[in-house]
Amino acid sequence: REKLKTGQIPITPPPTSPAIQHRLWPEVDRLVKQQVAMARMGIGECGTGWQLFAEDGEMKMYRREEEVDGMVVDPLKAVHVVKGITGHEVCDYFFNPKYRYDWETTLEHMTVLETISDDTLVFLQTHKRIWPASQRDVVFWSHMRKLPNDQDRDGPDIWTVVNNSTESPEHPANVGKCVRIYLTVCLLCQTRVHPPKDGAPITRNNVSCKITYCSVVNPGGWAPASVLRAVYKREYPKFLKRFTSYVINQTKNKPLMF
Ligand code: 6CM
Repeated sequence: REKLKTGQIPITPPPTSPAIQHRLWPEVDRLVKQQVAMARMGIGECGTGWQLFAEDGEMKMYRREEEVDGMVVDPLKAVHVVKGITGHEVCDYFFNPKYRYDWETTLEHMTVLETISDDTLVFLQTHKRIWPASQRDVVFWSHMRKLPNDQDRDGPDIWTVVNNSTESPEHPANVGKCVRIYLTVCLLCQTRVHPPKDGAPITRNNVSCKITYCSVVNPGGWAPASVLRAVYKREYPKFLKRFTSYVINQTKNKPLMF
């Protein structure tokens, strides 16, 4: 087991996870630890220059303007608190390919290129073209993980999904009509339980989920900065609101999944 300092969350998966045999595993494990540590930081703790660009009820979205070789790669950090759903449910709907067309409005086509294990998949996705830029595609691994809640040992586990670009020799970048984008995304979900005072059983009315969503997308090729920033400003709030409403709708008549 890894050595922990006080207050640190253990994030080493069980040694029996079949994914640890895979060539991508060292990268998956390293990125998940790094992304979770960054997602757990408050906006004040992760450097300067963060601007609040969208707010709606409990949802707050921040971005930091950054460019690499003239291309916009603005990091985004969003926090939201949603009633009636758990972190495990939110991560399951985000990770599981069978739900993706239901909530991902920018998606044109999705293929699972490789199933590394139940919790680790490699995806190829094409996204809808946004005028005047070329259409984009992306190849990324996606990993879902349960993190023990060491700050409240009796509380529900914390769940995360990390997506990170990778290469696929069968699907090389920039050979067809699509420009390859490169992304790192982390969804971190913490369930809060507000137990009924009369000791009644916990229902959906007694839970809420604190969601942190962080992303960095490199558009991979020419895209006008002003259009790209306008697209992000419109699409990210739309995504988080639509996705969380979808999870609420899908789970409302199902038993809670912690
Ligand atoms: O994280 C999100 N979705 C995941 C599952 O699909 C995954 C994939 C993200 C791909 C995001 C691509 C957005 C489209 C970017 C277009 C860029 C270039 C266009 C040029 C315009 C001038 O992580 C939710 C992603 C929500 C995105 C709004």
